[in-house]
Parts: sequence; structure tokens; C-alpha cells
Amino acid sequence: MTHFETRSGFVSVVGRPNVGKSTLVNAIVGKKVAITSSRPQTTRNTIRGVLTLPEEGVQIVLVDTPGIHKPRTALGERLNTLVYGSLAEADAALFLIDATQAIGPGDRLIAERLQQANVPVVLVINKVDIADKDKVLLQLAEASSWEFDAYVPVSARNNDGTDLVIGELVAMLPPGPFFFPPDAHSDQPDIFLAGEIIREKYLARLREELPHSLAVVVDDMETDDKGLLRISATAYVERDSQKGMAIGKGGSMIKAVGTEAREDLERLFGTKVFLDLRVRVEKDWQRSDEMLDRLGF
Ligand SMILES: Nc1nc2c(ncn2[C@@H]2O[C@H](COP(=O)(O)OP(=O)(O)OP(=O)(O)O)[C@@H](O)[C@H]2O)c(=O)[nH]1
Ligand SMILES: [Mg+2]
Repeated sequence: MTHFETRSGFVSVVGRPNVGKSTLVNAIVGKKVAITSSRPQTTRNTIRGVLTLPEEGVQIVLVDTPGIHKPRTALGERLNTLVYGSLAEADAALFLIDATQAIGPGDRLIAERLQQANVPVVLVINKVDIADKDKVLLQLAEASSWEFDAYVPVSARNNDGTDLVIGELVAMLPPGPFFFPPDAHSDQPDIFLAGEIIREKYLARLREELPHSLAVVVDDMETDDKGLLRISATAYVERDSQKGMAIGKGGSMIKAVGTEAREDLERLFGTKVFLDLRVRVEKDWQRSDEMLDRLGF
């Protein structure tokens, strides 16, 4: 029998769209590995964020997932499948609910799935910084009927209570090897993170349906002989009418997004960045299996 000195495991982070899953993953990992926004369905891939505690000999691999929702497109269906697939491989789960909203049918559906998944579950009540204390208590009372293994109120945004979540996870993980080098924070290649950062800046500025219609692909990323990191990226929209919005009057939108993304990328990669960003129409890509494959979903 193999004997491990260390403990490790994969932890699925699940919950409805917009409850703060990606914000919590970033807070626990201590680094931005997943983008966040006030729009539902920001996360479109399972992103792994890694926290290694060398002294305890523990490695926690958090698997950030897209919010579970009623699918309306081929993209939506793929996202839900991704989440349930990640549960099948998990050693534990973090289930987030939003303290500012009543527990709804969406939450109950996820709770049921988790009960069937047969993994230890930490129920996290997030956004307590902006919620009524009474509401949080009511939610705790209601959620306790699910009989999960631990209940932790947190503010992911303020990094408040996250150490308690880490403590619960450390106690749950089985003996096993480290899956990532101890200094790794994520499994995402830089080229993917760069595209996500650009999409995040767009999400913060675009209205209504456009955020859902947007995909960003980094076509090329390399450091030139002067040490400048050159990134070429394409933002895909679904219709001609959306192209104008993504570019903005006189290029104002693409300029603003480009500047904000460049500043963030320079911070993340610790180097000067030149960003070349363009917009293209790819008709109804969300509904096209072929396009979803090409865009990497
Ligand atoms: N006030 C407050 N806002 C928060 C907190 N955590 C997250 N948010 C905000 O809630 C919004 C959604 O956060 P995300 O982390 O993108 O949510 P998500 O669950 O990953 O969303 P999807 O990827 O769309 O499923 C963002 O505007 C966050 O800033 C919190 O603890 N307090
Ligand atoms: Mg997310």
C-alpha cells in the first residue's frame, strides 16, 4: 500500500450564477486566477486554483465552475455538463449561496445533486458584508436541513471568513500527492488568462445581452527583443449590430477596454504589455457546436 505524508484533493466550487464563486477562489488562492463580474455566467470553463500549505503538507485544488442555471443555448448545456462532471471527480465541494437572496429552486436543485454526489460539502453563505444579519440566520436555519458537513458565512470580496473555509477543507482532504508544484496558483496557461482579463473588462462595461454574446481569443502572445509582451486578441460578437457596441463611438469602447486590460495584464505578468485588440462578428457562435469547439469550450 502506498503511504502519503501529504494530503490533497480537488474541491468543486458550485452554486448559482453570480453568487461569488470566482471571487472566493481568488480570495482563497490569494491571487487572481479567475475573472469576476456582476453579470451572471461570467465563468465559462472549469478553472483550477491551487493553494499549497507547505507546513501542513496540504494542497487544495479548487475547481471554479460556471454557475448552474436553466440552459437556453448549446453553450448553456455544455456549462452545466461541465459542473456535474467536475463533481464526479471531486474529493469535496464548496456550495455557495448568496446571503442577499432567498434560497430558491436553483439552490435546492444543486443541494440535491450534492447530496447524491457523496462528497463532503461545506456550505458557504457569501456576501455577508452587504446582507441583513437576520437574513443570514434564516438562511442558515433553512440550509441546515440539507445536513451538509460544515456551514461558514463569509465575505469573499473582503476576504473575511475564508480562513475558516480553508480550515474545513484541510480537515476533509484525504492523504494523497501534490498535483501541482507548491508555487503554482492555477492550471490555466497565461494565454487563456489574458483572454479572460480582456473579457472581464468588457463585462464591466457592456449592457444587456451583449456580455453573453462575447468571446475573446488571444491569437498570439510573445515577448519581443525589447522585453515587451505583445498580445494580439480578437473579441467575437454574434451580430453586426453588436460589433458597433463592442468598438464604441470613434473606438471609445475598444480603447477603454484595451487600456484597462493592459494595466491589469501588466500587473499580473509583471512586465510591459502591448495589446492589439480587434472585434469580429461570428454569427450565433453560442448556438453553433462547431464554433464552440473552435473557441475552446
Ligand atoms: N458585496 C459583496 N460582493 C461580492 C462578494 N463576493 C462576490 N461579490 C460580487 O458578486 C459578483 C459576482 O461575483 P463572481 O465571483 O463573478 O460570481 P460567480 O459565482 O463566479 O459568477 P458566475 O461565474 O457568473 O457563475 C461580482 O460583482 C462580485 O464582486 C462578497 O463577498 N460581497
Ligand atoms: Mg465565476
